[in-house]
Order: sequence, then structure tokens, then C-alpha cells
Amino acid sequence: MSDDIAALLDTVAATAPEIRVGLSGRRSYGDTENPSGERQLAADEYADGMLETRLLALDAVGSYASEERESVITSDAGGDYHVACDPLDGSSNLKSNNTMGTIVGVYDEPLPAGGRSLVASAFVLFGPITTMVTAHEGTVTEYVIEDGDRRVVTEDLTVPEDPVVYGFGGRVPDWPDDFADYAADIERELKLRYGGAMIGDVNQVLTYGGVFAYPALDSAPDGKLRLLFEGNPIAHIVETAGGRSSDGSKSLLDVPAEGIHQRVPVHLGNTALVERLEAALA
Ligand code: P6P
Repeated sequence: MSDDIAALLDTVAATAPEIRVGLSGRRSYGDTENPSGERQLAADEYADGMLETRLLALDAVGSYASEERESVITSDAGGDYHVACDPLDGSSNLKSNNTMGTIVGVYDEPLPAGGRSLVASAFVLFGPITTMVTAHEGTVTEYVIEDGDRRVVTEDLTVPEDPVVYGFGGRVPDWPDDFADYAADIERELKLRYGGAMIGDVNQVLTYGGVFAYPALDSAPDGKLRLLFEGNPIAHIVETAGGRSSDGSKSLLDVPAEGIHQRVPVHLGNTALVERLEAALA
């Protein structure tokens, strides 16, 4: 792992306990919306401000973009890496005290950039314990974060061969027929694990095997999730762990990036299940 990437991931890990401890007093919605039109919690802005300041302070970081702000912030240092961040993925779970966390994509091209230019991806998961999963240099590693330090608990993490769980976003009546037919099959075969925060649900897939999707909807043909901040980094992690991702027909990492808040249908998990989905949508 290069020193620059290690320092960047260390910074995300070191910030996690401070984000977590600051959540309880920031459960209220402000009167602002993020660029995707979603109401912002005080916690969203708190996490975003801390991550922006600390990541842009690194010489290796040339710019910072976030789900919570309209445009990319460029660093004076002119570093080689461009960070796309979902500072608090699943923050709407704060009200019900369920999982959430931070997603970071480290691109080596200015943003918006396609997923093939990801050098490293990571998510921090605020569960009963705080963990971090990273993809870098062809391998996925899981850490426990203690006092802001990363401690390796799983090396070369791979998606288990035999799928057990699934989680699908949206509402059944809003699913296009071909996805609804696929979902009906999966629901008979696997156990439902859907918690409203992508990283919590994806961590179930990484742990037990299965499939997660927030598909194209009749009401939203591009789905809900953002390519740069959610789709690409998580696809990078799942594909590096031996799974597959898809926008319905191709890897998310091959979806051309046209805008920093661009949405994309997201399907990812065991290769066989995602291939079955692509056949169903073909
Ligand atoms: P819904 C969280 O807001 C998020 O962006 C993802 O983490 C999650 O998978 C999805 O939206 C949940 O959306 O419509 O189920 O509330």
C-alpha cells in the first residue's frame, strides 16, 4: 500500500470515532437539502465538514467532492488523488438508531471520473463495533477501528460462494416488471436483509454472500444511488472481493461518469446472482 493511500485511509479511520461520538446530538434535520434533493441532517454536515478539512489537508489529495455539496473543492496543494465521499451513508437511520457510515472513493482522475480510475475504496460501518472495509491493490481488507486506529481482522476478504441474503431498495409496485420477476425468485431462495443503509446491507452480502440492489424504478429510471459516492466505491470493493456489480447490463465501473451527482441503478453481490439479474433485464 502506498504511503499516500495509507495516510488517506488512516485519516478516514481517525475521523470515524469523532463522527460517531457526534451523532447523538445531531439527529435533527436542518432546513437545507443536498444536491440530490434529500433533507440534510446536522450530522451529515458535521461529518462532511470534518472529512473535507482533514482529507484536503493531505498533500496527496487534489480535490474533494461529497454527496452533501454541489461542487468539487480543489486543493491548493494539487495532489494526485481525487476523493468522492458519502460522509454519512444511511444518515436517515439515525432517527431509528440503525447502522450507517462513511463511503470514500479515491480516484486518480479529476471528478467526475469513471470507476476504473479508482485507486482505493473504503467504507466505515457504525455497527455494534466500528469497522472499515477497504479495496486497494487487488485485495479487500477488513479492519476494526479502535481509538481511531485501523486493526486488521480479515485479509483478502471474498464474497462467500453460497448466497444467503438479499436486500432490495424501492417499493415492489415501483419495480419494473423484469426486476420484480427476478426479485420474486430471489425472495423464495434467500433471507431478507435490508436496513436502509447501503453499507450495512452490502456488509451482509460480503459476510454471508447474496445480492444487494437499488434498481431502476418506474418513478426513477436511474435509481436512487449516486455513481461516484456509492455505486463505484462499493462496486470496486465487491468486484475486488470476487463478486460482480451491474447497472443492469454492465459493471458499474464501466458506467461513464457525466456528473458528480449522477444516479445509477445498483446491483451487486455474488457473480451468479448478478449474472441472473442481467439475463432477466436483457
Ligand atoms: P430507501 C441511504 O439514504 C441510501 O442512499 C443508501 O445508503 C440506501 O441503500 C438507500 O439510500 C435507502 O433508500 O429508499 O430505502 O430509504
